[in-house]
Amino acid sequence: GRWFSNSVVNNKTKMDPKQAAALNEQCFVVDEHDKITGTLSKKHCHLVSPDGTIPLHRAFSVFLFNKAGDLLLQKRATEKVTYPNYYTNTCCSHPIADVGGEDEEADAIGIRRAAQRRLNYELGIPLEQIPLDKFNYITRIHYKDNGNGIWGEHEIDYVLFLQTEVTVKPNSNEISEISYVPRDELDNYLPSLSGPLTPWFDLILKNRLRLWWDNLENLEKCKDHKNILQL
Ligand code: DMA
Ligand code: MN
Repeated sequence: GRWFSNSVVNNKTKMDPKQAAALNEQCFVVDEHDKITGTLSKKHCHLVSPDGTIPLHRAFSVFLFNKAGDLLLQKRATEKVTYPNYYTNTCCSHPIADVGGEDEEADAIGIRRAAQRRLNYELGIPLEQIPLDKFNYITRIHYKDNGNGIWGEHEIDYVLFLQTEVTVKPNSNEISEISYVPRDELDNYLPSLSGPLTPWFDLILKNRLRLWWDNLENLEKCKDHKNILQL
């Protein structure tokens, strides 16, 4: 019979209803300077056009460390529309227009609100354990990845670090596995994983993660809120 890739099965016949509903969220479309130019559905922000373009939109990537300095990683659930079953950093998503205030730019407060909302939704972390003032906005990264050729990413990604003890109760529609990785085990741990790394996590890993992780106590000197790192 005819062979269908996983993505086509996900896209056309078997999309998870919760993930399908979330495709109606309104993301913020930005220019290359991260100036908001409008809103567009999560669906249309992630569909690769026939000419290979994807609308540039605003996103965030959280890296959460426990008191010992171990990084919380996740494996994306099979139900995810983009990059299912990929390993990645603690939590990623988008600020959305459906929720008030997530476009407020002073001190990246809108991004921090969105990050708090998604850490609660994806990982079940109680809101009081992740107050907005605990998030360290490091810098922004611009990257594009055409994914499986149907669903991809093209983002200005705000990198957020936070170090605190949390209780987690992963949402199985979002996450299939979690683990805390100590800094000195990273290089042995990553090759042992039973799946690929997301492109954004891989880019941050290859370019900046070790440096920033080694400076968990000195994050101020890692911050650059002016330039957007092109990866
Ligand atoms: C989107 O992450 C954000 C980045 C940085 C890739 P995601 O696909 O996990 O978003 P969501 O959880 O909202 O589906
Ligand atoms: Mn995105």
